[in-house]
Amino acid sequence: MNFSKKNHEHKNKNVIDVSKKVILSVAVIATLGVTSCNSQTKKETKTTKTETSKDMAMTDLSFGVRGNCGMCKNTIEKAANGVEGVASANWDVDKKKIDVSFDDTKTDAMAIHKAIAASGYDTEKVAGSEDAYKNLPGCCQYDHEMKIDQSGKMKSDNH
Ligand SMILES: [Cu+2]
Repeated sequence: MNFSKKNHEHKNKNVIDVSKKVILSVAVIATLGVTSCNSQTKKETKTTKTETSKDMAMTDLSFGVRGNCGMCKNTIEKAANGVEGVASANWDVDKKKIDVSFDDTKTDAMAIHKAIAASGYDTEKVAGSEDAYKNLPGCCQYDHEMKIDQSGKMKSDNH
């Protein structure tokens, strides 16, 4: 009697240990997944470059760029900022639109469109590189049919 009861308890304890481990690893995986997709959404680094370059003639430009999230924002802005002469770039995740400020003696609008497209994102004028798109994180693989530049002026297209 006693013996079999003890055995039973022991078995139960094992089951609990295993399920604890399962719950723990599921929790860890879930946490990792969430951080990799969302951690960069909160990082809104403000560019202050424009203030230091008041002497230069800066051209301001806005155009539509497709994308999903904060990680897209980082990639798009990094691509735009990588173009020589670009002073600031700010992509709006809701409007699917980027505001760029650049020195037009060093670069032009098309070079910025192309740089963003090379990083995998569609702009109004240039389709995003398919290879770069395939290498984007799953949450960043935006819909190519997504309405571009949702700042309001294209609403009439629905009629
Ligand atoms: Cu994204």
